[in-house]
Amino acid sequence: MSDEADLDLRELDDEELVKQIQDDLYDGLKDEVVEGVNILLERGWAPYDVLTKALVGGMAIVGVDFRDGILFVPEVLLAANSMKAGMFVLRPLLAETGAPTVGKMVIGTVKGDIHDIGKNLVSMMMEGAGFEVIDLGINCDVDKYLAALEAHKPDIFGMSALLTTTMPYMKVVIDSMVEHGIRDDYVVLVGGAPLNEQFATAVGADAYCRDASVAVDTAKRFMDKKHNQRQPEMA
Ligand code: B1M
Repeated sequence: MSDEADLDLRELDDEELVKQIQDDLYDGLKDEVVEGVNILLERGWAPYDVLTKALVGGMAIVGVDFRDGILFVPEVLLAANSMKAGMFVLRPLLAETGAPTVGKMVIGTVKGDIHDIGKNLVSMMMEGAGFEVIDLGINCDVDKYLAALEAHKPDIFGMSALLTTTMPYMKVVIDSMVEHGIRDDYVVLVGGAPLNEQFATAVGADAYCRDASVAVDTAKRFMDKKHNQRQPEMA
């Protein structure tokens, strides 16, 4: 039996608990992550702070050790599943803000890419801000995106990519929208760790979103612009 097995998370102060949740996420200990998340919520932490400080912070550490060859795919998968379990607890809390519906978004991770944690987080935050979100999941090809745009007619179209090898596919999708004459019908937002503003401009997107809260702010800004354009002109 390790000392960790006897650890009572409730005895830790907030700072120690956040650190412990990050360690548990790193070790893929799903139940412990969920317990830690619940304790922080019971202590009055805002769901957004639990998400960004404990879970996203923990995943950032995993990312560094994955890059450096200390962690491998199976371990990272366990960490990702623990992160998802924590997000599952937070999802309803982030989504139920009572905000009126302000717009509709279609979002998906591009073809060849199975990373979905960041996209899921963007979806959760957008729902929390009052957007109806249609999440197409991972590995989305042009046809899937275009069919969803046609079916749902969203205001905002979001694409996520986490790999340098998959991010160019965003241009394939946007070029296809241009060919079909529908590019200007949607606000196209792109995001994912390897992207930046220059890339977003180069592929023809409307904006690059560094993180989920930037995605929400950017989407709201575009919605405001759209509504202002609809106002009848004052004499
Ligand atoms: Co992968 N992986 N992975 N991986 N993985 C990265 C991305 C990598 C940077 C790790 C590294 O080397 N340091 C590296 C990419 C290197 C590169 O391309 N230059 C990498 C690699 C190489 C791979 C494989 C190729 C490994 C292999 O098989 N040898 C493989 C590829 C599989 C594939 O997709 N075809 C692979 C697999 C996996 C797992 C399956 C094990 C797992 C994914 C599980 C899952 O998602 N369900 C995984 C994970 C977890 C990671 C890291 C560690 C963490 C990603 C994550 O969830 N971050 C990642 C390292 C890293 O990013 N530092 C890594 C947390 C999340 C909250 O942040 O996703 O950035 P993020 O999302 C943010 C913003 O980017 C933004 O908002 C989000 C929230 O704030 N955002 C958007 C994201 N999408 C948006 C869309 C928007 C707006 C904002 O639309 C409007």
